[in-house]
Amino acid sequence: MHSPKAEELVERRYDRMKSEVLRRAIKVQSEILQASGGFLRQHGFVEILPVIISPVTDPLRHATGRAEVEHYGHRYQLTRSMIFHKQIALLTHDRIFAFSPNIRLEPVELADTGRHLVEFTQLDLEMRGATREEVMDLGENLLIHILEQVGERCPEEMDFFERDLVVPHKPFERIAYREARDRYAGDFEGVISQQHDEPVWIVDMAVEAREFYDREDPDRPGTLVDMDLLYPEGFGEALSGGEREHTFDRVQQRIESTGLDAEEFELYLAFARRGLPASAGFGIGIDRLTRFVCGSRTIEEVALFPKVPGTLSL
Ligand code: ASN
Repeated sequence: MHSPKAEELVERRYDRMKSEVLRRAIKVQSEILQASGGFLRQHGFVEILPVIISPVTDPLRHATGRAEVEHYGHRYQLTRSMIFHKQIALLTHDRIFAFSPNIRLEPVELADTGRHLVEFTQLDLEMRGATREEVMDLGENLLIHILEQVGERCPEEMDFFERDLVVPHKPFERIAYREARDRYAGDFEGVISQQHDEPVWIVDMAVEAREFYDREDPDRPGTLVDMDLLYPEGFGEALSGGEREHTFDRVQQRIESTGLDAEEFELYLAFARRGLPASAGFGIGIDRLTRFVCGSRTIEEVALFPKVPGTLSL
């Protein structure tokens, strides 16, 4: 006998596993993985393996539940993003990327956004010595390459999803964060995404709007040298990244001014004290990218084992 919860889950998911929608979406996703990994290798990046547990992980700006594992008295957290490991991995190689599973125990209010899963994968990359301009240029070329390659290799899938994928034109439009916030009140990212038919960058976030590791512009205190990319047609946020704080003093100051407990970041700070390279990078969500390419209403529709906040899943 199975528990009612297990029965209910299998009822919801079993037939769906054999559905045409899922079969085609996962094929598209596989092409996205191939296209993005191939592109980055061609551009001198080395793929590293993802980190699943660590004593230190991304604090994020919004509240997520703490996901912890204890092992022989050591407390590890499940990775919320590999940001710190990316910076540290640059001691080994100058350009790195990983398909990094992230666990974010999101509040149940985010269950209906169509964009949030508790477990998702981001293609996370970092470039030693790079500027924001350089990673934005790389991001545009990467997205264009993925869309071109998927268009070429998945014509049947695009027909199936009735998706007329438009390959965007460079350079993508840019809007400064404060201007965006003032011009479109409330969910400005949603409105901007809705009103555009090509991707749009939001640049120069306010210091209080982002995590401490994005670099504050020394010439414009209070403004970060970072960016988000929004998909067009209302699909919302695609990626976020920027230049990084990397010197011990700056990292420590930023942690303190954000009101975080420096002890939580002790290990990362110890690496920063020894010296971390200047860098820039970003992370782009693979599940959201799959949703965008397939033109699906929700991320759940195109994920093989979707973990929607608050709902039991496999
Ligand atoms: N991956 C993002 C970055 O590189 C961080 C995040 O996912 N929160 O900036």
